[in-house]
Amino acid sequence: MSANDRILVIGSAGQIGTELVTRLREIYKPHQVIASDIRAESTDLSGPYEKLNVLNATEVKEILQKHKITEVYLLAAMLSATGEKQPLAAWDLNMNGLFHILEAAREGQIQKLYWPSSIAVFGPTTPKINTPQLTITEPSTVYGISKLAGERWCEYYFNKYGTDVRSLRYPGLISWKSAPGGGTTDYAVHIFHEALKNGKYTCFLTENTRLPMMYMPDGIRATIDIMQASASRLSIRSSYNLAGISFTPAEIATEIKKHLPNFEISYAPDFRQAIAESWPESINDSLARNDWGWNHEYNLSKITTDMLQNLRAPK
Ligand code: AKB
Repeated sequence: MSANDRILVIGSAGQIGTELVTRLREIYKPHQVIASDIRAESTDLSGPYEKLNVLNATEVKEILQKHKITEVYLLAAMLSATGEKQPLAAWDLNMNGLFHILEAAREGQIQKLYWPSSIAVFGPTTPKINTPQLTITEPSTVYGISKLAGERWCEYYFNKYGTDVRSLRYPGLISWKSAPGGGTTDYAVHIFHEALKNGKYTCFLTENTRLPMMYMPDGIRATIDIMQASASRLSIRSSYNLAGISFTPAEIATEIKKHLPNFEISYAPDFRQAIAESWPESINDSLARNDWGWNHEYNLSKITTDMLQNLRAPK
């Protein structure tokens, strides 16, 4: 990135956006990174902020022009659990938000775009263990359908118009700085808050539901690494499989008990169980590792120690 380049993060108040903005402002200059979200004001005062509704194409264009934006990270989305409650709104946000930015790229307003996909592109017919990059993708959630369609559109814009779009299929992301909203993997964050606050947690998934997960510092590093990678190293322009670790609710509870011996977990599975069961247990991300050098750092024990330490620390 040159001194004249400007980044716009759309959805900056969300679980990923909060940490991504901070990290981008550390790497580049704070004024080069414009945070934006649907909320009127930002709590993060470390750089410029714009209120932006990504569904308003005119507003999007105005902000891109105003700041002479060269790169966009489009994080505004409705996740799997909320998406099942508002299917058409989820489709609208997840697809039309993407189209507004893809079109801005096609028209030459921006040079590069990051758009997150998810393990939700996989479905009940996908091989569950060590799921390959190219495999059956028949998602059964609206979120998954929108992410799969988005991947196809990203690859289409790359092939047809040369749009420099980059994407990762995130597993469940675990973080302490900000909360996730409306996902199926959110239990792996809630459990830490409840363990510290109440000493117990009722999980909305069954004890042996194994899902792919990742600690946020790994997720942020992967996101910035793929954006900084030389285009010639990228063989995938739909979205890369990305993996950290996999665990079950029972396994994370056992790990928490090593720090909080009296912690108790119980199980009351709800509609999110069916979503979780439709997703893979583990992901083969060898293409990301070979193409641009991806490597995760955090295992379950390291995540647990770090989460508890940070959530306990006085704010
Ligand atoms: C969700 O649970 O919906 C998300 C995801 C796996 O994309 N965290």
